[in-house]
Amino acid sequence: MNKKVLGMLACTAVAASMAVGVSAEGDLITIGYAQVGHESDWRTANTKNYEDVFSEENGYELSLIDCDNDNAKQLEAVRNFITQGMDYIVIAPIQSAGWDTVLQEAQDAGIPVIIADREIEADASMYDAWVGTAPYDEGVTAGNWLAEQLDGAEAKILQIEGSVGASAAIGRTDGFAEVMAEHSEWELLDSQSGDFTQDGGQAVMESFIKTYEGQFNVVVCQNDNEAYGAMDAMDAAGITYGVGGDVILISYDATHDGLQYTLDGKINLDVECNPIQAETVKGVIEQMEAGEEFEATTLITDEAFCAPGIESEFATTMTEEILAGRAY
Ligand code: GYE
Repeated sequence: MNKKVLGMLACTAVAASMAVGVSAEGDLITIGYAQVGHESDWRTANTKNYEDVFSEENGYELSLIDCDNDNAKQLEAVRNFITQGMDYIVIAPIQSAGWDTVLQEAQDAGIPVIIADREIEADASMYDAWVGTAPYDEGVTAGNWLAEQLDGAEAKILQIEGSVGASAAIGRTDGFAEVMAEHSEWELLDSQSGDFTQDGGQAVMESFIKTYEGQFNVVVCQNDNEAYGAMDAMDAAGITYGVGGDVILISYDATHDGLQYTLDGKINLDVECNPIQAETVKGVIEQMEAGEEFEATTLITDEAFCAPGIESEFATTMTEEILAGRAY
């Protein structure tokens, strides 16, 4: 696997540390987490997970900054973490581009950086570790499932993308497009950003309905909150979706409510993206603290879930038991 040890500067600090979770002086280990925002249920679950795991009881002092989906605010949050001399900086990047300068600043200050959740367009030498999910693979899963279900039938597709410039949106779009390219019987009528929010999903769906009413049979929403907004818009227009409906509804995230809708047959397929990542990040930090080799890249694996009555090679059919056993 791809393993690393921290560079000289950070290693000196590591040598001085005594026990996992507590530094030489018995102080808490300080973590600055530049969080994307609070745009979705996924994000709320991810924030709660960090707060639970990086607790004082566990030896950490977490400064979590909600960057409100504002790229400039996020860069400023990271710069403040550097000025404050945080022991570690964790970034869930709003945008995939534009990180080189601030990462260089963190490196110059000798503060290890972990990129979490999403990906960035920077050389891997610019940060220390990455923990996240694979949106491209999620997009491919959605496409493969659709191909299996349609079995050669025509698809007129509308897609509501996530936030522009976010790797989670770029990956899902590209992965789905890869499968779409293999199907000349599919047509992407339109694809617009709903910014990963319910309001955004509803607004985009309302405008899609104005332009394409009666012309589409598949709606792909790049997260559950957008799907809720799209459902409201379709309900208002009297368009049926889900199992037995006129429109196949695909969503991503597989949050609790998303899977409830899947169990209810309103969402046909919900491709999971697991927000429970803090324990893995903590594991990497513990290895760094101990001066051990650590995983430079850790992929959090996902599955996909489809509505009762649907059998698939690519997704698990939802049951009450699955929903009851979910961690978020
Ligand atoms: O799908 C969406 C959230 O980065 C994977 O961000 C994450 C995405 C998630 O707002 O709901």
